[in-house]
Amino acid sequence: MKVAFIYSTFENIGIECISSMLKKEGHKTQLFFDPQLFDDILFSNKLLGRAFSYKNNIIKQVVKSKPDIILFSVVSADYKWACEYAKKIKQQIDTKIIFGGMHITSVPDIVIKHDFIDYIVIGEGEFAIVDLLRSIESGKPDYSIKNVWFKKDGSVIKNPVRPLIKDLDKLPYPDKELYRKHGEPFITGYTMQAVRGCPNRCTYCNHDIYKRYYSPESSTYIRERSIKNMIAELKDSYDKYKYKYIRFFDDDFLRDHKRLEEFSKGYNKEVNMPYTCIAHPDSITEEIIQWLKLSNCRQVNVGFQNVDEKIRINILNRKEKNEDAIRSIKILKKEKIRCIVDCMMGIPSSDARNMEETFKFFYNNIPTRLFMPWLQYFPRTKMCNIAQEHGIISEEKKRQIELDPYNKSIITMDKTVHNTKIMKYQTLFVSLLVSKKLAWILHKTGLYKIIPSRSALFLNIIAYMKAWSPYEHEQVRSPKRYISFMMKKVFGV
Ligand code: B12
Ligand code: SF4
Repeated sequence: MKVAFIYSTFENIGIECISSMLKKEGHKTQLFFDPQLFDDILFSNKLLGRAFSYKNNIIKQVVKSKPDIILFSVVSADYKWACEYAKKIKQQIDTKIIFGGMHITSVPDIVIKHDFIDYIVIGEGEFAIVDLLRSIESGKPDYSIKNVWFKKDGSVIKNPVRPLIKDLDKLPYPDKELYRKHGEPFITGYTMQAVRGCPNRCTYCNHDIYKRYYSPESSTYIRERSIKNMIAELKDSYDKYKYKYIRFFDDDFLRDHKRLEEFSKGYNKEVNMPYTCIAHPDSITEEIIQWLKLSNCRQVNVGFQNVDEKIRINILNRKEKNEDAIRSIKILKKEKIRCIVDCMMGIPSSDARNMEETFKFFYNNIPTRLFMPWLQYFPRTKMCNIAQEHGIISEEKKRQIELDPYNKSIITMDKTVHNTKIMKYQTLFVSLLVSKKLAWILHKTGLYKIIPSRSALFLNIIAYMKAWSPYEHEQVRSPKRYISFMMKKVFGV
């Protein structure tokens, strides 16, 4: 069958995994890619967004190509966008539309209600989609396919999930052909996720939702591709694509130190391209530095989320210590490995005092880059209940988050004076990355409280340029890429 994926902005390994399974089954797959230049969750401008929107062109192309099946992979950030596309396409052609991905797994009962969606897939999708397409192609629908929710005679058939895939080595390599046609950074950068699952249950994260479907014991929840299998894919793909660096998207690439040693030795011999990864502060120790150096690691993204241990334990359910965070920054910087830190603002019970502590903490331990995003409530995560207990969101807001998670009024929820006061610290944190002296002056004089947001944007640009690197996923926002897509939109080149 002719299968179309529609996706925006980023490379999506989930789509690549599904595509390679479908190709193996003899289906033809294609990706319709929307660069969403000025209209995504991080950067949106109404006028520019409309002027350089690819939406109508893509819808026209999809309608013209008349696929048998259209697949949407949906995280909460993309939900509204995906629904808009699906609705418009369904009005023009009669094709089956299937939604899958993290957001669908979180709120399947809400998503299935849309009449422009024919089926939804929850949890891991590889085998479910193969079974579903076989059933559709045969013309004899099998309503018992695990992981799939069907609509029949006005009611919904909700099938349970099948067990998680045990041996990831048996899966075909993700289909990288899909994205290469869409330019940088999908050509020079290679992405991989080698381990599925995480042993932790942070209250704001979607692993907690997955663990409600699947056995939470880490022995079955965490699955690792063998190092041999990873290296074989990387070598094979290098021969084909000559990529320049790799991004590992495992939730904690440095968790298993024995595995890291085995990886480093093999990787050093066979691949040795620069790479970036994500890790937990408590996984980063002096002993592993030799393996990071040997394997050509250039950047580690570390999530601290808050500098107050009580908030981390009681609100976020994170167990690491501040000394883990300090050590990670210190040793990565000493070894000249970029250390990118995430720390959230707006966490229930985080107040101006907590922001002062955060400033002091990072003043003494400046990472290469510091991201301070406002906490986002993902539907049905424990964090929604915690926020409700703290009086931050109501039952009604919780419901709204399930229906429309990226509604602006929800993201900037309850912008009380209290929150506005906290937001002001953002300027201070950015200035820290520009110059420690500047941050000190802004803090001492209190000037950071009156700096207009435009100047904060200016500081952000300087901080960004100061620590620029070719290895970051923000590459999708490189001026070169924007110009190329804008030209294509205006002149068709
Ligand atoms: C790599 C990654 C990124 C990358 C790439 C994102 C991307 N779109 O793929 C970058 C850095 C760009 C990114 C950005 C963001 N991310 Co992110 N990211 C991840 C991470 C670590 C791995 C994703 C991955 O590659 N998984 C591997 C594949 C194989 O798994 P999968 O995508 O889930 O796909 C499987 C199933 O879901 C299913 N499936 C998926 N799609 C479909 C479609 C169909 C039709 C079917 C049948 C099945 C199916 O089958 C797949 C194979 O089994 C996850 C955490 C995690 N462990 O999954 C967070 C995660 C997806 N990110 C998250 C968030 C919040 C974000 C941001 C909003 C952060 C921000 N504020 O900017 C943005 C959103 C950008 C966007 N539009 O995607 C959340 C999403 C929560 C939610 N409810 O939506 C996650 C789950 C982490 C968390 N905290 O819980 N992210
Ligand atoms: S440690 Fe990271 S990936 Fe694991 S549950 Fe917590 S936030 Fe999610």
